[in-house]
Amino acid sequence: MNKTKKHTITAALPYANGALHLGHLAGAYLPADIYARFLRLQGKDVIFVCGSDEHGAAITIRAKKEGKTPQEIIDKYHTINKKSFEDLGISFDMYHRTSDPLHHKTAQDFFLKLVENGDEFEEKESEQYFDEEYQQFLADRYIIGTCPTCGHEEAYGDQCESCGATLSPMELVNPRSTMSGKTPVLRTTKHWYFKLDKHGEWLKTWLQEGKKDGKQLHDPKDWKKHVLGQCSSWLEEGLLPRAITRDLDWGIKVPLEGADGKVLYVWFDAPIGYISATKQWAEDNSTDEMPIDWKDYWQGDNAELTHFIGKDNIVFHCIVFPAMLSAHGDYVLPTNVPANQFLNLEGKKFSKSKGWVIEQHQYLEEFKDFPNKEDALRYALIRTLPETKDGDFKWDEFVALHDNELVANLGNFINRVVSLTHKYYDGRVPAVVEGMIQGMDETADAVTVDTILQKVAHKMEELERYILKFEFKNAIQTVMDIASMGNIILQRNEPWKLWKESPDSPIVANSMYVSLQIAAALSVVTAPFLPFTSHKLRTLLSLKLLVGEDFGATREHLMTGKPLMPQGHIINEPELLFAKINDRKDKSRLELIERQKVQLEELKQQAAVANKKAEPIKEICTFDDFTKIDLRVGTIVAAQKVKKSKKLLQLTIDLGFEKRTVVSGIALHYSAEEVIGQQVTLVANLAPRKMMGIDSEGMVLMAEDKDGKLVFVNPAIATSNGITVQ
Ligand code: B3M
Ligand code: ZN
Repeated sequence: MNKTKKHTITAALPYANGALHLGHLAGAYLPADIYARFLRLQGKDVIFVCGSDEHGAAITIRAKKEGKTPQEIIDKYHTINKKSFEDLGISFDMYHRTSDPLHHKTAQDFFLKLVENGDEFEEKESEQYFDEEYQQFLADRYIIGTCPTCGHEEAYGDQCESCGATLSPMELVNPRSTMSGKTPVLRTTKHWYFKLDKHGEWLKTWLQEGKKDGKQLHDPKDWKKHVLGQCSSWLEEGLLPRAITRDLDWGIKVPLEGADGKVLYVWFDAPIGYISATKQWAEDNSTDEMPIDWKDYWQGDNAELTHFIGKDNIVFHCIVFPAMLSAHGDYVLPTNVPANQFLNLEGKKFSKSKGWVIEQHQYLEEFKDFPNKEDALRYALIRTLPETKDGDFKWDEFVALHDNELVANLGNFINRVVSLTHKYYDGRVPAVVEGMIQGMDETADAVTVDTILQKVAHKMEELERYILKFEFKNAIQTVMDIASMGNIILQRNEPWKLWKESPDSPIVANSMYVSLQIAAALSVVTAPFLPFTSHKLRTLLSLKLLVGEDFGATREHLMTGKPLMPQGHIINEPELLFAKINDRKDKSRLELIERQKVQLEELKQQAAVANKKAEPIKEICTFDDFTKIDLRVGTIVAAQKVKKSKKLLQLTIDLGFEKRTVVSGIALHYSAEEVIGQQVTLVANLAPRKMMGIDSEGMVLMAEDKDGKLVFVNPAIATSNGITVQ
């Protein structure tokens, strides 16, 4: 087995039943791409896999809706999604499909290995809904009915999309088949249940301490708190055996006798898709001289597995799939699962059915003439990544980030350096001459060229630290800090003033030399985030494009403050990296953005008209009444449903200086898992009271929106807890 470390990076396999939107991109694919690109730049051995999830009821339902076969549906959306990922520079080494025969075989073999290992499954008969007209057992998604929690009449058999409650089909009131529309009958059927419950103990130790079988596998401190919080909730509630087969004719056949008409449950086969994708990649890229063994990336001590996903997939990647991998016996467990929270669009959840969505391919089409549209989008998304709490994509912010940061900082700096180098030195990097220049610090003495290059080296170290901690928002800030350093150096030395009278002054040569080195550094540090810009910049500076092993020397130069371009190196003619949106001379880009905003505004108005009237405002509260209230900011660190209550959640809220138990009537609007990590405003001096036998020490402030949904009165203070709201 190959000894060098192998980095296996996966991004959730999207269902091929629809086009992906910006929420998906920011949730999993963009962070995964940054990480993969970064590790490749470091010369690491990386395989970055993804692909279409092409089984399950989501696909067959879509097919029915569009009057097509499931195969036609998956072909259509697989092609759309694969293409839009490529166009946005998401650099998968393999974008596979779970309908591929290689995957069917891999998943069946995996299942059979668990059967062979013994004691991982139990076969159980149970009663399930059956559509007599269609002569078919109904998957959970094929049954709709009234939600027992909120009364929504179109709840699915597995989940109510109105209140978010997790359901089983038996809980639905007035169940109906989505196939025939008729009331289904109960019939007995046999299924294979994966004994998840027997994996609970080791999963707990592994998640909480990073240890398995006495071996330290990872440090839980490196994992995101909201990920571990959600896992604890699941583990505390207790794990139950899970049915991993279904009565369906679309999917991977259960490879056992007596299992006719049964397929593997989509969530059993989908994560195995990461393994199949790796196999496919190894097969496609192996040569006689350089054979690739896919096992190096999944088995043995040298494989390091990282799953990038959105928070709705945490349980499958941190509990179910690890249990499957462990039950199989040959595989490593993930070293980290840096799941993201959700990205909203202009303050509201993305919703395809309501049209409240920007799809990846739609953006690419509408912005086809927008200069550097891929990185413009990547930048705006990276700056709002929902890393630890939900983020919000807003068009006004897109414009501000683009014009104030990409154009005014990065673009402007590069443009100045390149133009001035052509003007003063015919496009050649000047020699350093003896003498000091003004540094970044206004109050300090003049500094040497070396001192400034050392500062860039420090920034480079900072950047690497952030990326390895999956803090990509901080990391891109560091990239922009380096561009700001360049702008400050130029601004403080003003070579354009001196050049006229004394072109040989050390200030002109040295400030230009340093700026050119900073520009070269930027061509490297932008690569994981803004690959199109990095590429243009490398070309502009006539530097070799960055690929794998070339980077070793470049990184060493950067980290030790050595120059990246020697004296005399000739750069190319200036070319703009970005074009301002808010441009007085050319209004086309601003108009394009305005059109996006108008579309969303129209949708909002349509929804408002369809909505009922808001509740009347309550009677007056005097100022004195109000000032009695002591409001504190805290974070929900644990949550669980209050037994026998549909409305109540029991929350543990960390105020920074103490933890409080609070019972809150929000269970119809939020599940326990999704509130963990949520920042809240707490009425901290409310008299304690007992609710359902639990002492509640305070009240979480909520407000009702016009649709009657309770929303958190979010303090939006991203820093520390325990701050008094004034
Ligand atoms: N297709 C669910 C989703 O798209 C599912 C992920 C599979 S990852 C192995 O959110
Ligand atoms: Zn509901």
